[in-house]
Amino acid sequence: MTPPKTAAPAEPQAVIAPDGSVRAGEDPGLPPDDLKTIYRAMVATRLLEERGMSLQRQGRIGFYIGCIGQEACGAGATWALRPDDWLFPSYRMPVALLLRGIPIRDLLHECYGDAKDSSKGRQMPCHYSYRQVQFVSISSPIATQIIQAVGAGMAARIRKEDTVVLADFGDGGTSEGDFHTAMNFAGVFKAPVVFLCQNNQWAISCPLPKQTGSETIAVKARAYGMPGVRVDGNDVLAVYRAVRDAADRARRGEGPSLVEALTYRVGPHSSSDDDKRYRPAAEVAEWKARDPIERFRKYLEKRGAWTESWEKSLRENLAKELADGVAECEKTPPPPLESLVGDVFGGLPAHLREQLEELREEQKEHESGKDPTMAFPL
Ligand SMILES: Cc1ncc(C[n+]2csc(CCOP(=O)(O)OP(=O)(O)O)c2C)c(N)n1
Ligand SMILES: [Mg+2]
Repeated sequence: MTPPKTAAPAEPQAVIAPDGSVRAGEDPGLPPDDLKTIYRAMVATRLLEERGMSLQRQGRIGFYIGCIGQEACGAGATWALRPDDWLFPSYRMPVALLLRGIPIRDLLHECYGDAKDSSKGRQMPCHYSYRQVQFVSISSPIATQIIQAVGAGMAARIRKEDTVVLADFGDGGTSEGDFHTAMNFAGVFKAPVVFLCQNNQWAISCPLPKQTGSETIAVKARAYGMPGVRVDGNDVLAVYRAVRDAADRARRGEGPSLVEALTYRVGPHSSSDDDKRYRPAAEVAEWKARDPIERFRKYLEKRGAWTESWEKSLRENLAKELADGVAECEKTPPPPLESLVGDVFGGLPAHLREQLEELREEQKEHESGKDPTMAFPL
């Protein structure tokens, strides 16, 4: 039997053309100051990602996972939400934190896992968590955050709050049972959730056609009773517009939506990956040429919101911020030993107190140089 013919996948919706122009009536009309704030965060993210990977290669941090090529997805989505809306992110949206005012320095402290890390050195590098900006801790197991986001959305409804929740995940995440559970529940109970799939077409070495037989990710929405839209994920205004519309809908009590942002991870999956082993260089080069930052820059220029001298000083300031941040991290000690046993029990149980004492003794021994072969912590 010959398989039924399927239509070509829907062209992703775009706002900004490759030359930076916008079709009449398509521009969401963000004011120049907003545009510049978004652009700055995207450039900051790019520079952070480049520095993060080199810090890992130099052995100064243990791990790095970057989002080069995907900066428009996180930036457009975050700007489309209210500051009090919740983010349940995957690891490819540090730009959300920069847009919500977390300094680059703080993200570096998290990567170093030092005494100024908001997670007290308990998380993997780049697995950020910032309660003060509604950014829920990134989980290593993929897709777990999708259900959590729906739970948070339902809680907001029950408490009669009008906050919206963004669940951000990758194309690989859609093959997890958690995706189905979350989408089904949200569709039935009209949870105020925006599902954002950053479809970068790879899940480490697994390409999209081996991930799903579905024509697009967006069409999956239909079976769950919610709208699904496919946008160009390298176009920050297209992502902004789609997430804004979905968030407005959720806030009006009309339920969830799925936004598929078609994009590409131009770097390796993480510092532990070598993508040259499983994908052709030509494919990567093709997507590098569709750089979301360059496209947005051209748009800004056409809107009269960009000059070469502004870009130069922006990059100089960011480079300084990064260099100062790294220098500060390298002067910051590791978190205190007490942090190993804190934040769990109201009063420290006897066995943990005992173990902490043992550790303190061991630390003293190493610091006294009795055994110079062993650095502490081990
Ligand atoms: C439940 C689970 N299975 C496998 C892994 C290993 N793993 C980490 S990231 C990843 C790929 C995820 O791909 P995708 O969802 O497309 O996100 P992307 O990394 O492309 O942004 C895998 C398989 C994991 N962390 N958790
Ligand atoms: Mg992926």
